[in-house]
Amino acid sequence: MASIVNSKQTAVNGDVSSLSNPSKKSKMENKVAVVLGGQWGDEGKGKVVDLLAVNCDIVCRCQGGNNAGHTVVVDGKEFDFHLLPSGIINQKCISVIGNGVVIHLPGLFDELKKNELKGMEGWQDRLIISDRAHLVFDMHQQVDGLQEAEKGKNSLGTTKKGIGPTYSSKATRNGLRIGDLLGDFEVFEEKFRTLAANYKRMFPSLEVDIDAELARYQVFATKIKPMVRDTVSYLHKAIGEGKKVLVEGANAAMLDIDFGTYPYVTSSNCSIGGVCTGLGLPPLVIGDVLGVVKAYTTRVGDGPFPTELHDETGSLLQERGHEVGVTTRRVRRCGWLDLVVLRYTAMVNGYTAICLTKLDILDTLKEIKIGVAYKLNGKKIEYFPSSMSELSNVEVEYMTVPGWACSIEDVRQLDKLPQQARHYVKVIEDFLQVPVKFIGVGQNRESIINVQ
Ligand code: 2SA
Ligand code: GDP
Ligand code: MG
Repeated sequence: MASIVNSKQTAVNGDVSSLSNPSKKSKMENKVAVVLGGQWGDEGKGKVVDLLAVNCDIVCRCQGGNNAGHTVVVDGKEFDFHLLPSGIINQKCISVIGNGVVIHLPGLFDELKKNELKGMEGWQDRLIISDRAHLVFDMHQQVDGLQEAEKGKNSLGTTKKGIGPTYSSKATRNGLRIGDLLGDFEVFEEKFRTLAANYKRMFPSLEVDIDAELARYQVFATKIKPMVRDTVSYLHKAIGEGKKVLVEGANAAMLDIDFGTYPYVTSSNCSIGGVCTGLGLPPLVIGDVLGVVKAYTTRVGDGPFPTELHDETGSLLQERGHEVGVTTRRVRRCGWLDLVVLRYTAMVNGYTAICLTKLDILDTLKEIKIGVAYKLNGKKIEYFPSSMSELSNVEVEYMTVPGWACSIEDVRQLDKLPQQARHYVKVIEDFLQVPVKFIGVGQNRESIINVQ
């Protein structure tokens, strides 16, 4: 496993402390760096986190569950992470699953086993789980499917991983937490039976073998125990000692329950606020906020997508970008880069720098369009619509830029990129007024340009 974190993962290309936009640099000494998705997810956050983890001591997940699918490719070997932070393959890093994450324990143990078979060793000493994190049960997943089926043509296209129902249980205060599982099992049993009974009343077709589930969870309790602790005090102590902490956002700002395209969103705060609530960190401790942005746009699941392409360019992006869901294998919808979306998510998240991924996927295009404004009833709008009927009806104003029509896969320096590709990057920087710090040109860990 030592080869997974190898010499290719250099300190230079993974230097977290160099991400800052100098104008936003704060005076506080030890800051937490954050990686967030700037669009509708699958921007390549996993790859970026793996890259930055080389200079970190701790990598944390703060929200979401195993709906997420984060891919890391090392030496041609592909790892996909769902609940585990993508830093877990770095043997120097501690991985923290924070209180804001919802955990399906069978899924977590399957994920650990699958990655162990791929060569991940020693995770037992590197994984810490919050006692405050909520549990996703199989019944939550079943309910997710039943709710989607009930909605019929208005379904959201969830991953059916039980995310919505579990965050609902949390909000209605019927949820069970990791701490409950490790406490008095009779109390856990009583709460579990109440939750199951409530769900059975709401969904009579639900099948729950309560006794079998309880027996299974008794085994999970023993297995999980050594990894569980109060992650809030753990993180505060570590930060106080000068440890470098990196937070890996899951999903993305446009899927945020508050700021995303509601109701076509997930059920957590996938933007910057989720870092504070999902780990117990005060805003002042947050330093660099790296927005991960795909060079075009994709979306998996239902909901409005203003720059979506239903033509051969859309299919080309889908095929060249291998745009298939990591968790569900669903084909992702594809479209042009949408700077209106990015200006909005930059506002919410306060990116100090951007990592532009998958620029290589645009290699074959002669012309590229970029969405730069929305119009409604012929008039430009200055806000991002909260209403889905408005968002479905916006007319996108595009600027057209020349493509570079050659492979950039082997480029490792900004000045070696074709002029048209540099122009594309500059358009993004100028529009958002945020520097692009990294540019992804391929799937592998080393396929990245570190912009000096
Ligand atoms: P959910 O399951 O309740 O969170 O679904 C609600 C919406 O959130 C979307 N969602 C995602 N979008 C992009 N990527 C995600 N992870 C997987 C991946 C997705 C997959 O990495 O490819 O495999 O399909 C993810 N997770 C949730 C979801 O599509 C709904 O629109
Ligand atoms: P995440 O959910 O944001 O971590 O992203 P996913 O892993 O769901 O999807 C991103 C996909 O793009 C993965 O298959 C990555 O390996 C791949 N990827 C990431 N960056 C690049 C890049 O710069 N170029 C190419 N060609 N692929 C990339
Ligand atoms: Mg993904």
